[in-house]
Amino acid sequence: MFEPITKRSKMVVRPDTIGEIVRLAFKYAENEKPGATHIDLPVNIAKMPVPEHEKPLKKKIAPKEYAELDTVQDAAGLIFQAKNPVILAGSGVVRGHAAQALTEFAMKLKIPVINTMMAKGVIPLDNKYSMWTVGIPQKDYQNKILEEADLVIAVGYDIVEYAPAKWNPEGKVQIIHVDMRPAHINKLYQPEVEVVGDISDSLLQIGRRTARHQEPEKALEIKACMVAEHESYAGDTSFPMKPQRILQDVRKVMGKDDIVISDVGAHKMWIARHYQCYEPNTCIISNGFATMGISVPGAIGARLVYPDKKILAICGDGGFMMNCQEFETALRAKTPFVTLIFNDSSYGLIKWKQMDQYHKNCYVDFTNPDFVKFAESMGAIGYRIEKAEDLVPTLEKAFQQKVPVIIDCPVDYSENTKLTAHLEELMKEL
Ligand SMILES: Cc1ncc(C[n+]2csc(CCOP(=O)(O)OP(=O)(O)O)c2C)c(N)n1
Repeated sequence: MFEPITKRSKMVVRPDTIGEIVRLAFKYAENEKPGATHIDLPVNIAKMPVPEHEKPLKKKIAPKEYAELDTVQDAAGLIFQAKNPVILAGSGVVRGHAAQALTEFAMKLKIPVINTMMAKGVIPLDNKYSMWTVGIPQKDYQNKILEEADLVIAVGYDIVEYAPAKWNPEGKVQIIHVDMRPAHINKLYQPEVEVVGDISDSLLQIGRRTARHQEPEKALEIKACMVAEHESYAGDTSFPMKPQRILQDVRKVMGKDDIVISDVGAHKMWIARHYQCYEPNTCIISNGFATMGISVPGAIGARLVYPDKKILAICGDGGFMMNCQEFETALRAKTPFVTLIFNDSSYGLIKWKQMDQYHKNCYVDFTNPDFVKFAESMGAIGYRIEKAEDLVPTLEKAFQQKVPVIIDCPVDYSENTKLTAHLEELMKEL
């Protein structure tokens, strides 16, 4: 049962094999691409003594592997010849600790960087070449930049993060794959060159062997429009609050290395679009399977690892209701963090999809409990936002509390379908 959903599944049938089974389970789990492994320990075996001389196997750090020189040279050549190269950075950059190398590479070669949702912060949001995040279902500014590209340098990118059909629909774009593992290819992802090895080293080596002096004018123009659009919401006082304004306010309160954990829903699409980061692992987004309910338990985990950082779970009311019982865990484990609920009494993302496709919606609305009273009943603190100006001071107050806090924030999701219409127009204009 566990084999198809784990990287390795083993049953312990003799007590003297436990050491190697456990070590191997961790080795498989931690190796690229990391994932769950499973050990089945039958009750009768668990009762048996492990022989005295059997000790746990030691963990050894795997040596770094470096890319072959000819692949580095081929990549350098393609970059030299390209007119409009674009970097598409995925979560391998985060896992491979290659954010700094990526930023230096982009700056040296003047290549714009688009990151996936799971690679937020691999280039600081205020870096000139950072083109922010791709991944919402609609075509956005980033897709326009990718459409202009004649070469995509996919760094730490995995096709499950953002399907190649979305950025290379005709399979015409040249691709360089830079990662710790060979590419998982498909019809639309067949790299010209695969530079496989330590990502930071690969980027350094490629960067040394090529040069570019041309600024990516078109991408920078598109970025200026994008920044202007984002900034136009800063002073929006409408209520219920627009998602764009909520996330601007969140960015103001969160420090550069504080952590946002996103749940799954329309709010995640807005976070992808409107909350950019300075550092990797400062905005955790559950993508791929995209499981609702991750944000509250995720925030407990983040808080346990980083007791001194501000930890903010952002979720929809639907996702919150799926795992809100974990507030008991949070209180018991003494993990204060803040949960910001985008309250629309609906499965907002599903409503958005229904509206885009059928122009009507059904079976997505529901009634919420009083989230402030819910918080209080659990021994936590609850605040309700009643006007847009209240959000920043409420967040600041919430982060000073010694127990978990829930902020109930009514959101104006009429912005969802407006965004669809706006992006359709924008794609014609740009
Ligand atoms: C566990 C789980 N169940 C169902 C889904 C499918 N799904 C994706 S988004 C969504 C609605 C999310 O609603 P809500 O949490 O209220 O957030 P909003 O979209 O309103 O921001 C659903 C049902 C999912 N991703 N994960």
